Amino acid sequence: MDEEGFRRKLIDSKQRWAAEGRLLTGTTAKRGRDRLPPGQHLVKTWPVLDLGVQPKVERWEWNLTIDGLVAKPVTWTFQDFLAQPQVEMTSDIHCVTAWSRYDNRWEGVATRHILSVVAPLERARHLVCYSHDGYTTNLKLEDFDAADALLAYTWEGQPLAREHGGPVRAIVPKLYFWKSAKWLKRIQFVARDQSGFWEDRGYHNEGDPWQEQRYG
Ligand SMILES: Nc1nc2c(c(=O)[nH]1)N[C@H]1C(S)=C(S)[C@@H](COP(=O)(O)O)O[C@H]1N2
Ligand SMILES: [Mo]
Repeated sequence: MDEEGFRRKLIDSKQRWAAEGRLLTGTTAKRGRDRLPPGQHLVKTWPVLDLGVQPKVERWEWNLTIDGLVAKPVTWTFQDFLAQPQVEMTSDIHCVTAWSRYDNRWEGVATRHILSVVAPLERARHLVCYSHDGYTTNLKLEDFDAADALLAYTWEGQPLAREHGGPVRAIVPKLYFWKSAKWLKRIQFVARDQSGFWEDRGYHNEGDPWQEQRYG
């Protein structure tokens, strides 16, 4: 099968899952009490999920634009990114396809630092992440403004691998992993919500794993 055929098939099957409500258990768990959200199982490996295209972006050519409804838009090279205060965070991954992986150690820049640099305007309530493979995903500003969210460039002390979204990807641990954009290139702050790639294809707009917000 050619690349486009593969991509079509992959998107079709995930859209069908969303339409059928596949994997829904109809239960809810409580964040904080239950570490594993409902309907999830633990894995030790780290699966790769994307649209079948893994853009090759080197650190020297990578840059990140943060714009839209902000007082101080920026475009950072990788060097500029490294010049920001660095944090180390450990968090769990919960993918909507029902695997979870505990204790992933990331290094990068906290989203809260980013908010302090670009200073979103009062009207900014949402944002859209854009990636080099054409992927997009939307977040509420308050979900981006989480103490455990970051833009990561290492995993377990190693440069973030290309298949996992290197040089830099978003990590928003409290939401299903499709909300964590790989190969990040732009973050745009907006007043009104704009649904992203999977949100347009049957996934939930918010995606809280503990409320099992798989499909919307
Ligand atoms: N740019 C981009 N980001 C993406 C995706 C994608 O296809 N393109 N897939 C999402 C989905 S559905 C998941 S589950 C995770 C998978 O990340 P991983 O391959 O590192 O496990 O990335 C998310 N971010
Ligand atoms: Mo996913």
